[in-house]
Amino acid sequence: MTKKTSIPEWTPPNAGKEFASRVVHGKTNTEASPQNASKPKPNIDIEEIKAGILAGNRTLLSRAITLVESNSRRHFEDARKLVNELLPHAGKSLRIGITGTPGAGKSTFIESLGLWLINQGHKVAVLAIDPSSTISKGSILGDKTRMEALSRHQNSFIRPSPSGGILGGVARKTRESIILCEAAAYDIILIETVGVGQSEITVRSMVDMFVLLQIAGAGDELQGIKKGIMELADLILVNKADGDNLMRAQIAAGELNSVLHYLQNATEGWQTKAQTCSALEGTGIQEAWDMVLSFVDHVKERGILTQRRQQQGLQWFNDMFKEALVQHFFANEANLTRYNRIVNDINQGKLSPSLALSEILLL
Ligand SMILES: Nc1nc2c(ncn2[C@@H]2O[C@H](COP(=O)(O)OP(=O)(O)OP(=O)(O)O)[C@@H](O)[C@H]2O)c(=O)[nH]1
Ligand SMILES: [Mg+2]
Repeated sequence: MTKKTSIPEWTPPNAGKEFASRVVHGKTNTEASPQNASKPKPNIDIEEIKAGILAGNRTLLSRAITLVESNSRRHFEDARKLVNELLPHAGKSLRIGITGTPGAGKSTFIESLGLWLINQGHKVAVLAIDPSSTISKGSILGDKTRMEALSRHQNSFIRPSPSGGILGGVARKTRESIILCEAAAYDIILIETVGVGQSEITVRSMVDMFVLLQIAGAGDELQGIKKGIMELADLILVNKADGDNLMRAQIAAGELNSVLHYLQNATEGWQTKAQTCSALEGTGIQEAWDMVLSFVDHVKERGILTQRRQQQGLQWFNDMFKEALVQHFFANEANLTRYNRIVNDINQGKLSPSLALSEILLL
């Protein structure tokens, strides 16, 4: 692609820069004027964003999440301040994590449930944690199209997974995004995570309830047990219970229920159950929600919800604390050099890992 010259063709020969222009599509001339372009970006107005979020402005909510997701150091302080100021307005939603193997129908289910909840008068925010999204951008694109009807609704807010960075970083951003959505009066927060490895445990640590979506006949009915995912779930939904698959889904749900009795409960005193649904046809959605409400009653009455949120708050702090310590350590050039030398010594068998620890911490 050739770079376009900024001097128009009709410029008289030997003319200077006085005829130069910047062409920016979709912008007016004043916005695109060189004077404006050279100005530094205005500082982020935290007060304006805060007021906008509290008024339920989705554009400003979106901008705030972008700020929280930014990996740039100079945004950290602003993001921290904003989240802190909005914290007293947060915490009033129900936070639900939804997991399941790729293609189980999580996004379709969220769309179906989300629209149903909006019809009941709720405001629904959907966030995603997808550790694989940095490798394949597929899920993000897919989610956008699959939740089309929900995303068009004014009482919904959908945010795909923050891309880039390690899962720990993504988790911090999602926790902060939850706070922002709650401050904007979203009373149901649905967090989709793809069923691979560590991400379920991470999502479990930031939600009130955890739902596992499964499908029958894919040979993965009981795979969850192996991976320990079933023991994290408060509700299991066998999705795609429609057409030829209806019977198989019902049988799978029955089998799961008999197995669940032998597993440890994810939530104290709550027997996790399996039931069927069809996200595509919208069947079993109300029944799934009834189960969510019974769960909420259970955890509220016994003080489990308060306790869980306190523990999660502490874990959030501890995660950030560890992250900050490591960052602080490596921000110092001498520490980085010492670390590299010690790693090298360990590799060459000159230093044992435990001795290395004393050395790196200068004990
Ligand atoms: N028959 C049937 N198909 C469904 C149902 N729910 C989802 N699907 C289909 O299953 C496919 C995957 O659905 P998604 O909702 O994208 O699944 P997902 O779990 O979000 O997938 P990833 O985000 O890629 O992990 C799509 O083609 C859906 O149309 C259902 O209840 N019945
Ligand atoms: Mg999806």
